[in-house]
Amino acid sequence: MREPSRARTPPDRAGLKLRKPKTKAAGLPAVTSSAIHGMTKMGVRKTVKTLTMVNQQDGFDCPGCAWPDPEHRTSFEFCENGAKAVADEAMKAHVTPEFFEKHSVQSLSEMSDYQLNRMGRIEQPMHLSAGESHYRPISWEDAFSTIAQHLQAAPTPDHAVFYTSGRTSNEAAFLYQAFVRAYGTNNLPDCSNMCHESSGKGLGQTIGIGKGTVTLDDFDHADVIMVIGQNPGTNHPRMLTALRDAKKHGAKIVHINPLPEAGLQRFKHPQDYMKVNLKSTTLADIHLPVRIGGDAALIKGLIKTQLTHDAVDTSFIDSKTSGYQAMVSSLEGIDWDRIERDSGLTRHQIEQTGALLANSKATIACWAMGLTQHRNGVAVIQEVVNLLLLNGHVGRKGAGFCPVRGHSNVQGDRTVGIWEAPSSAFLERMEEGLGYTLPTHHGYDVVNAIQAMIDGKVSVFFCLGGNFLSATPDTDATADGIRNVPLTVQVSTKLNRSHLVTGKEAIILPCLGRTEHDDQASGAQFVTVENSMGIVHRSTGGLIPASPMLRSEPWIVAQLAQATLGDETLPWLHLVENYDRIRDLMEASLNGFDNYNERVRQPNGFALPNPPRDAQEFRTPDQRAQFTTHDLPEVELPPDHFVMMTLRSHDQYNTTIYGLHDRYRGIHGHRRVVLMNAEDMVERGWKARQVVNITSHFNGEQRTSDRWLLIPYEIPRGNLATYFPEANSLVPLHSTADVSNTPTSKWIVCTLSTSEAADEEE
Ligand SMILES: Nc1nc2c(c(=O)[nH]1)N[C@H]1C(S)=C(S)[C@@H](COP(=O)(O)OP(=O)(O)OC[C@H]3O[C@@H](n4cnc5c(=O)[nH]c(N)nc54)[C@H](O)[C@@H]3O)O[C@H]1N2
Ligand SMILES: Nc1nc2c(c(=O)[nH]1)N[C@H]1C(S)=C(S)[C@@H](COP(=O)(O)OP(=O)(O)OC[C@H]3O[C@@H](n4cnc5c(=O)[nH]c(N)nc54)[C@H](O)[C@@H]3O)O[C@H]1N2
Ligand SMILES: [Mo]
Repeated sequence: MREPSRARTPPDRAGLKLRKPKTKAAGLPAVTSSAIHGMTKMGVRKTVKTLTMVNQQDGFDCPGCAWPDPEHRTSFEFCENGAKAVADEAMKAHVTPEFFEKHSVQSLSEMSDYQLNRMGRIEQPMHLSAGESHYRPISWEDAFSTIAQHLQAAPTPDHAVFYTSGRTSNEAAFLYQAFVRAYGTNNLPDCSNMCHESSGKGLGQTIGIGKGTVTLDDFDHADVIMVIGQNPGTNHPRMLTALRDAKKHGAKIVHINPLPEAGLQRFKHPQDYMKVNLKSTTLADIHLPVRIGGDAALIKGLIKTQLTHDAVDTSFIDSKTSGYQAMVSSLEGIDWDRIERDSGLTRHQIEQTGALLANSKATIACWAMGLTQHRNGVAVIQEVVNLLLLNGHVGRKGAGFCPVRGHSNVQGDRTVGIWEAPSSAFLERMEEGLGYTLPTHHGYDVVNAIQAMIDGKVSVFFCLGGNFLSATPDTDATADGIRNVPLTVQVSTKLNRSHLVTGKEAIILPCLGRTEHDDQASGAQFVTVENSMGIVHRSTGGLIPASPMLRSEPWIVAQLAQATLGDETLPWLHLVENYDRIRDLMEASLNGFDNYNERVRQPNGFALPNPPRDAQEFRTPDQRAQFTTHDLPEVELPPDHFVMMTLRSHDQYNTTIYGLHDRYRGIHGHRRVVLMNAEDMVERGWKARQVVNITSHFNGEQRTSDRWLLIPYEIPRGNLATYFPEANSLVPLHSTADVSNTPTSKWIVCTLSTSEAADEEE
């Protein structure tokens, strides 16, 4: 019998097809791919209706990513992958109570993640009683009273854990944290703990705000744009348009990534294609194929080059920063040999980029998971801060920091209170608005929540969205933890593995998605979200809900709060009748939300205050931006050990697998693959499609995953890449970043072995 917790893909080696990796992103294949996805899942009429509502002022915010919308929008303001995300939510197929009657939990766990997702939208609340093999329907009322009873019976409020994934709207998230804190805990882990937590911590400590400091307009005024540890062609395709336009305005683009990644080589805008403009744009002027984890060394090298060029803004440094001398002195002990060895780049390559930066009057640094999911995730982001502060590239037109967020409202969720470690200033302000006392002791983040479950300290685990089991590290350990919990609850749109590996008792609460109409007692509602650049705006669903039994996330939270606490703290049911009432309460409880209901109704929403961007003000203890010093991380490995990163393919949204094609990388029909440097393969006598077992090593512990197929790929020697979430069982639970505690999903030390047996079985 198969282990139900593991993400599955068909093991068939014959399915794997390798093609030459693409250098160019988007263009016709992207347009047809979105159309095919839409039509097959939604039908033609719904496809056209839906796609023309994406990212429009009166439409809904694309659930695909957090990249902002331009002020002047075209009627197709979406990308291939946004279209897939929308089609996936609006698909016709349904998971009905009859479906659950037919399939036991055990038989569902035999399906791959790809198959589970294809089953469609969940229609009704479902309940898995202790010891039962099948989910059965449950009424909304009974579901809430069951959950409330468990919450009331928990030994302390800290025995309950409330997870959030980043699609949740501001209104739902705000109400949820108000409930969780009224209940008495700060146990509010979220997907951000596995994502940009390192950016939040890194920037918060140095520039006084844990967010980026650029707007879309800055891209048109930049001289140099660095894209570090990010694959926008797949994960933020609309960013390529901004990069293309920046190039038209003269910007140079530096791409820092172990892989070449298609979009940055050549890019053709799908809409340009429609206008039959066949020219494509080469985006990256320089590609630095850094070794995995070698960015800290590279950036220290770049800082050295800036000092050599005297590209230093002394008046900015003197008036606005601290720690400059200490940072500069710390570089003296780091020689070029070490920099070249650790980064895997030559001094010449680094100096070439250094010259570009030294001449830049405005530099933007963008980054994503290639920096954050490392042991030194916080430190390496602070090295990026050092690099840009040298020449005052913050709070100036065309310059600044741009952590590119993933989930479409992950930034907003944190702004409105999804935060396991809230500051006292934040809580005091929140108390003013809510009018009751909030718990001050910090709660569990994702990794600590898993450990608490393993230790038997969790009685109720409630998830507002997401797929906790598959998204988290150490799948088997996480599964063991979850099975210890008396009650687990998932608020979801689609089936995923978190519905199959559950607590002793489990409930699924099916909710409306972004695309759908949300009617409450006072009439049609909209919700609000915050994009990666701090712009808060409306999102209004337009489609008829997939089932009349679905409820909105704010409604679910309000009912849960009412059932658990009654209305002594807040009039939950009154608030949810009209989301303007929730927004009024947000205005009273959060900084920067003045006249919220009015301002969010402006066509393009409004920008939250951002002191570094707005006024070069840094709200750190000494009111200055901080240069920081960090030792280089140890990146040398024992012989025959590799470092592995786990990536997204072009055909998935996190743990949702749309298909088996990673088109830009030329990998088709198979996801259980290991990308490896061809010379490393030849050295060992291994050929393409060789079956290998992967063992990860951490603090003397070993984790093994069997039967992966090797693929030769343009990746630095000693480095490997596999897909998330298939490889998550290899990510050690406690291998996390310093300070942010983010799992090191891009730094997994591994060995590979081949076995005749595995070969024959294939
Ligand atoms: N279509 C689609 N869009 C998405 C998502 C999705 O799954 N599908 N997910 C969303 C979410 S939640 C997020 S957080 C973002 C993720 O967006 P990305 O961060 O772009 O996603 P990853 O696939 O994790 O890719 C990380 C990139 O970092 C590089 N990298 C890995 N290690 C290193 C390193 O040590 N140094 C450097 N310089 N580079 C490195 C990899 O080669 C890869 O190109 O995308 C969001 N958008
Ligand atoms: N190894 C490895 N692990 C990683 C990463 C990595 O790069 N490598 N990346 C990490 C990152 S960056 C992130 S953000 C996390 C993602 O972690 P999560 O956010 O927990 O995971 P998702 O796969 O985005 O969640 C998908 C599920 O959300 C539900 N859903 C979709 N839309 C809605 C909605 O509107 N409402 C509700 N209630 N539910 C909805 C559906 O049921 C779907 O199955 O994974 C992390 N894990
Ligand atoms: Mo993310």
